[in-house]
Amino acid sequence: MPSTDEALLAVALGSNRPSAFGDPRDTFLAVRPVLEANLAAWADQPLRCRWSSLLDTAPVGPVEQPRYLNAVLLVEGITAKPIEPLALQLLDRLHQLERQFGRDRSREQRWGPRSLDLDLLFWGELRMEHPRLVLPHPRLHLRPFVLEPLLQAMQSPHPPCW
Ligand code: A4P
Ligand code: MG
Repeated sequence: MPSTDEALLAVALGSNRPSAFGDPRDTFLAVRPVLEANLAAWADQPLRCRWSSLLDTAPVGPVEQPRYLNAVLLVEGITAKPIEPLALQLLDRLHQLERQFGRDRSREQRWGPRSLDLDLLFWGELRMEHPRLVLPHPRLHLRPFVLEPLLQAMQSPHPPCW
């Protein structure tokens, strides 16, 4: 359980096209340690990571696209106070990781296929409406492909076998 001066943070992951690391499952396997290391570097401290399982989900949005793999990562142990500039720094790191895994937003349609999508769902009680980052994620409550793995990660103290 997080202590009172720790704020829980959550990242949603989605993929439905191959990356340089392989199919979406290979992409998830490859990104998992890289994302954990990136978060620890951003927070400048060791963190506790709780993952959901990988969920195979029907696409929401344009129908002519492959099914997705989705997961959620819950991060405990961040002692920094949730503030806007730090959240923006994390968003930059997430975008950089997406690019590293082959994402090219300039060639995508909205809600269309992507090799890796990393969305910041929430960070403690932080509420912000910056042009580049809205927290909590404005569509979090509408997305079964986010809610299901989020609840799973919250309920399970054990790391999943992927
Ligand atoms: N942005 C603002 N707030 C945030 C935030 N909290 N986290 C800005 C991340 N980014 C945030 O996002 C567009 C812009 O939103 C970014 O430049 C960022 O500055 P994006 O990830 O490039 O675009 P997107 O993912 O197409 O948009 P969005 O609104 O995040 O949509 P969703 O909800 O992620 O939908 N179907 C299934 N089954 N599984 C999926 O994962 N994903 C989508 C994308 C559609 N259908 C899906 C899935
Ligand atoms: Mg997104």
